[in-house]
Amino acid sequence: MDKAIVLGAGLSGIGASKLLIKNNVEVLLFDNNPKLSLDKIKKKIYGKAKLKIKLGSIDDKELDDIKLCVISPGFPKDNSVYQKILSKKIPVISEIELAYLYTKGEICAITGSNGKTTTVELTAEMLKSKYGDKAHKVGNIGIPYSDSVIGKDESDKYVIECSSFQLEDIVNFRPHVAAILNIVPDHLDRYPKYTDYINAKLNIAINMTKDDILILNYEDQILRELVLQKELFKCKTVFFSSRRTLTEGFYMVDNAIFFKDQTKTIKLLNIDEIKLIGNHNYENVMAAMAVSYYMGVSLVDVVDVAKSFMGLEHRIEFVREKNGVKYYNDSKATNPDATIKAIDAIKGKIILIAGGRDKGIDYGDLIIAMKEKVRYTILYGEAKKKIAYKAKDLNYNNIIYADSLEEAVDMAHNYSNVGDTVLLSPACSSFDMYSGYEERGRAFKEKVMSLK
Ligand code: UMA
Repeated sequence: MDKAIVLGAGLSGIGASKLLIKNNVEVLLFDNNPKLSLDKIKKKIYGKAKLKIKLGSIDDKELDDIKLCVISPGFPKDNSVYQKILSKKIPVISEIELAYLYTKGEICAITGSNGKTTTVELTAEMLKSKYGDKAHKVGNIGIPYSDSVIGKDESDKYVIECSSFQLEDIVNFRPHVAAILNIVPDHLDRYPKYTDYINAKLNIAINMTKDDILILNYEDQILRELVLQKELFKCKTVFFSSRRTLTEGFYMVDNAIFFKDQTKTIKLLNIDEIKLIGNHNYENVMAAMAVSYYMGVSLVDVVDVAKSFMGLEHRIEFVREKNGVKYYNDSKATNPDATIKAIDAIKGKIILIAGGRDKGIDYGDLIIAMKEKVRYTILYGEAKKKIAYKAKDLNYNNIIYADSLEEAVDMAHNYSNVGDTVLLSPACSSFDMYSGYEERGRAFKEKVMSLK
C-alpha cells in the first residue's frame, strides 16, 4: 500500500495522517468543509511531501490509485466522496483500526452508552500506578489513538475510549481486555435502527479470543442476555454488578464492593470511601477495577486509586452550596438515561434544569424518574416543548419554561428550598446554543457562582 485517503480533518484525521506519513504512506486528506484553513491543517502534520489536502470537493481521478480509506468517526456515510470510495471497492477502516495496526504495546478498551470517560480516566490512573508514563488514555476521550502510538514500543499500555462510531469500521482491532458498561438508546439520529447501534458497540469484542477478557454489566439486560448466546463472544467474560452477589467478578452489596473468583472473596472497599456518587458511578468504579486488574494491576493498587479519584468536570460535579441549596453541574448528560442516573444519585428533592438539542430519544422513562424526586423541571432550548408534551402525557405538571440556561438558573434559585439540589442534567446535546457540553457546563457554573 502506498497511498491512502483520510476522511475528515479533525483530531482523528490529523492523527491518522501523521501515523500514515510516518510509515511512508502518501496521504490524501479530505474534509467536506471548504472553509477550513489549509495552513492550519498543514502546521499540525509533519512530512508535507507526502501530504495532499482537499477541501470541499474532490476530483474522481484523485481516487484512482488509492489503496486504503481511513474514516473519521464523525464523517457522515451519506457523503458523496465516501460513496464513491465504496463504489470503487477501496477498503475502509476506522481511525482506531489504523492505530491498532501500528500498536506494539498492550491495549484495553472501554465502551458503553454512558460512563465511558469516567471509567477510562479512572482506569488510566490505575494503569499509571503500575506502568507510570507507559500508560496512556486515548480515543473518544479527546486524544486520537493513532497520534499516540507514534514512537511507542512493546512496553506501552493503552486504555482506549471507544464510541460506537469508532467501532463501526474495525477489522482486526482486538483488545486484550475490554468492557461494555451499558447499552441504552443513543445516537438514534445516526443509526436507522437501535440494533445497528448495539451491533456497533459489540464490535469491541468481535475479534477477542479465549486469551482475552470481556467485562460486562450484569444489571444491563442486553449485555447479560448476550452472554447466554455463547457463540457471540469467544473470549472469557467477567461480570460486575451493583445489585447482587456474583459467583465470580466484582459486585456491590451492603454498600461495599467485593471481588470474587473461584478460590476467594475479598472485600475491596466501602462505597463511602470513594468520592464519586451514584450507582452508575459505583458501576464505573467496578468496571475500571476489573479492567485494570486483568491488565496486571494489583487489587491493592486499584483500591488505592479508586479511593483518591476525584471524578470529572461536568459529570455530577459539585459547584457550590448557597442558602442551603446544593448546585451540581452534569452537563455531560446528553441523553435521558444519563439524566435518570443523576436524579438517582442525588439524595433529597431536586430542581432539574434540562433541554437543549433533541437526539430523537423518547423521554418517557425520564419523566417517570422525575415524578419521584424532582420538585420542578425547568426546560430551555430546542427540545423544551417535546419534553414538556411528554411530561403532560404522563401527568407530570411541574414544568417551567426558560429562554436561556442563565434564566433557568435564576428560576431554580427562586424555586428551591433549603435542602434541595439544583441539578443541570440536560438529557439533550448542547449544540442548539453551545459548542459542546463543556461550554454549556462552564456557562452554568459561571452563572451559579454569580448568584447573589
Ligand atoms: N466533517 C466533514 N463532513 C461532515 C462532517 C464532518 O468533512 O459532514 C469533518 C469536519 O469538517 C471536521 C472533521 O470531519 O474537520 C471532524 O471529524 P470528526 O467529527 O470525526 O471529529 P474528530 O475531531 O476527529 O473527533 C473524533 C471524535 N468525534 C466524533 O466522534 C464526532 C471525538 O469524540 C474524539 O475525541 C476524537 O475523534 C479523538 O478520538 C467527541 C464526540 O463527540 C468527543 N464523540 C461522540 C460522543 O462521545 O458522543 C461519539
